[in-house]
Amino acid sequence: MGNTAVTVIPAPVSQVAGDGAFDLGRARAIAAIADAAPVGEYLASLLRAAVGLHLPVGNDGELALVIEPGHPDGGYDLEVAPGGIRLAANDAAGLFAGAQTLRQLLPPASANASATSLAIAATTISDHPRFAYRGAMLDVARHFFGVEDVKRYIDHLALLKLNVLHLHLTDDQGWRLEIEGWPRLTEHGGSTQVGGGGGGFYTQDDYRDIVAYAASRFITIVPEIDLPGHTNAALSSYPELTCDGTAPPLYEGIEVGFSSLCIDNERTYEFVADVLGQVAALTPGPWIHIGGDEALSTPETDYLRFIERASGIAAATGKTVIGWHEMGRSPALPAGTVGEYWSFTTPEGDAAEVSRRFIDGGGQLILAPADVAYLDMKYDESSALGLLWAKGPTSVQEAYGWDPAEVLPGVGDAQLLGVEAPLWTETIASMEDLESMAFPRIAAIAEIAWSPRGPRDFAGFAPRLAAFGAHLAALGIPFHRAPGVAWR
Ligand code: TNX
Repeated sequence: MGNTAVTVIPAPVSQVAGDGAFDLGRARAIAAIADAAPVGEYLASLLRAAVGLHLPVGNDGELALVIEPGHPDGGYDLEVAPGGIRLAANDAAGLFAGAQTLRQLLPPASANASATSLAIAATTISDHPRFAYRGAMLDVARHFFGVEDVKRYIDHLALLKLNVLHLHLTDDQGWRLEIEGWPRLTEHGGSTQVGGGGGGFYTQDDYRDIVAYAASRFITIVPEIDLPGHTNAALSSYPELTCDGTAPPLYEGIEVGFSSLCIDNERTYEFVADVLGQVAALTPGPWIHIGGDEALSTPETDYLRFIERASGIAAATGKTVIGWHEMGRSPALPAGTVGEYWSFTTPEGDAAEVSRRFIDGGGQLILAPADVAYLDMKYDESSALGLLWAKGPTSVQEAYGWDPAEVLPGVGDAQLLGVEAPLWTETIASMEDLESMAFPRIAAIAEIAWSPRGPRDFAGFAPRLAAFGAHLAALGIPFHRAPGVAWR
């Protein structure tokens, strides 16, 4: 970074400008064989949609995608020269990341742009990610987003080399995943959302479809079933999960912390085992998230007993357990449990202390500091959408101006699995709302998750963000035209 040749987001490890340009408009084919072929086909379909180029994928071509050893782990090497383009990586995931870089090197254009505008300036890029886990979270519980919306968001994440989508599938306002043997969870518990107007849910086939689509974009789905609080929709569906056997009404407000599973009821643990077992079986990725946040109406000793049992049940599915950092209060987490930190860049209360317990237990942390990484905070006081609780609004400059290794004392890159940008949806009801809250801040978080640690120079980021904005516009993605960036 600070390298004036750098033009893309997230900033590559190194990018050096060369002489001349390659005119993609004169390319006749993409060379991509064996495991590279699917990425070649993906790139071909993007080029068709973005610039109207029809390139066959085969053995030869001016645009070569090559899988071979010797490239940076998780990354790629990209060479654009007047005679052609060579993108090489150890595996298809690396090629896919390189293909995203290539997209941004192209002039933003629409399908009817003339082919003469397809010159790509010569450049040599060598690149690899800082963190293995580069996530976004989408809360589909407060407002439901259907399969097509989620796929669209997955495509947006791919553009920024994010590789995890954490789905917050259950909360007080809605239960969004079909669970066999518990039909009322979705029939009843899935029928509402914040503010009314109906909810929705994913059948198990819908969920499989999302998982498979994400995999085609080298994105892993992390399912979250939030326990033992944030469970009003489940309690309303199955009164046997409450302590007094009375079903609470469905809930369409935005308060938190009022619901809890009944901790001393064996039925609770049959429920947890059934749900987590099915969720794990549907999920090919290595992680299962069990929430554990804001259990404000679960007494502390109950909370600790519950977390011990529920995290054990989750670990028994064979997945690595993830929980929000409050779960670090439990002295009995399965070894290797991952904590997701959502306090501030200056930790408050016991957040730093309980977060460190995950590391002491052989796990790592995902950082999602609410004052910089929460995409549901207002941009400024005048934002129509969003919340303010995380130290007020979050500008793009604030979203960009922090480093994961500087949040928790004694927690550096080795202790960090990665970084995540959550999008809670209390105030976000449509895809347009979602996109304009996520963009452009999610680009800042993606750069923090991928690019090497270094001084974060907003003056260097802003021109790249302006260029990225032109790509977003060409893709039809609405975004917030934040001040301090010379948007085109
Ligand atoms: C806190 S952060 C929550 C969510 C809310 C969010 C709104 C966390 C683990 N829990 O329940 O939706 O604030 O910003």
